[in-house]
Amino acid sequence: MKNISLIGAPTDVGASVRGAGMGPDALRVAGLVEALRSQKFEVQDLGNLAGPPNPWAAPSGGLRHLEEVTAWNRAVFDAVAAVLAAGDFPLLMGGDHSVAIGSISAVARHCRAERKHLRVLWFDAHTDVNTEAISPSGNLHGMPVACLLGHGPQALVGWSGERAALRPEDMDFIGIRSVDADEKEAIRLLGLQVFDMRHIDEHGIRNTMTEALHDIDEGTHLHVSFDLDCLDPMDAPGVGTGVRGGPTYREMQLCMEMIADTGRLGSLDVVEINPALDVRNRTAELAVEFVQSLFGASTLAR
Ligand code: 5AB
Ligand code: MN
Ligand code: MN
Ligand code: MN
Repeated sequence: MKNISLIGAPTDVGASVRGAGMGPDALRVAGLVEALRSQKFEVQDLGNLAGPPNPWAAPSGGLRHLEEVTAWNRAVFDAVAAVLAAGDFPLLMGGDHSVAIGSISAVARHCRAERKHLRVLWFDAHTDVNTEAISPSGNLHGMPVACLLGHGPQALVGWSGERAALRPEDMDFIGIRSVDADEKEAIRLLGLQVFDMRHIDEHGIRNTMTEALHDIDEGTHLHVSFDLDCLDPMDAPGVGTGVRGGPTYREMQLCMEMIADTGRLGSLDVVEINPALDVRNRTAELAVEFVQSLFGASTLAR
């Protein structure tokens, strides 16, 4: 059983709603470390990374805070790479979702060296595949997928050692229900596999996850990037860009349990928790429950 290393990336420079920078502490207060220890994992909390403050500036050239997002991601990349090099499991606590650029780039580089097949499951209400040319907001938390596929701003592309950290066929999106007009075209051109809410409504969460997990084998490193706004905002109010009509608590639990059953989870991002908008830390507490399920907790398992 691998040791789990928690890395905090307390920043909201990739968003235009403030507050996601408090996410790591909200997860700590919700008992993330103790919860994983109760499942008999060795857990070390590496504390919070350092990075620039939020300048609260307007976008320039279609991008808000590119320099700051780059600096935070440098720190994330190095921290995740170090945990992987030590043979441990990196659990990145965001922060806004732009931090997945550094996290997944480090994971992709590691997988190439280890000859593992990287598969990414992106749990989100949004597809985050905007670029500076098409983003309606300029917010970089709406662009990590594009960057990882080799299409973002130069400064954030190519960190894994290849222009694209991922190929479109290496990732699946779950829970999607908000895609910007030009993002739809990008999804089509890239050939991305998007299990949107309509797909879940029609096929059920079990069939959807079976499809998403169909090509996992012993050589797979599974990375989960979990944006808490994937959930219905009735359950998870503490997010900056909530969209109604998400998966239910039970549906999300089944997703996590089915991932745990593969035995191939290798790294995890938990992002976009915004304690300033939350109700009594409910969203962080929910996240802790889902992380426990991802690591194999289930109602009847001992
Ligand atoms: B999140 C929007 N598509 O690009 C944009 O929370 C929202 O990481 C992005 O999924 C939401 O600004 C980013 C309108
Ligand atoms: Mn996201
Ligand atoms: Mn989102
Ligand atoms: Mn697929």
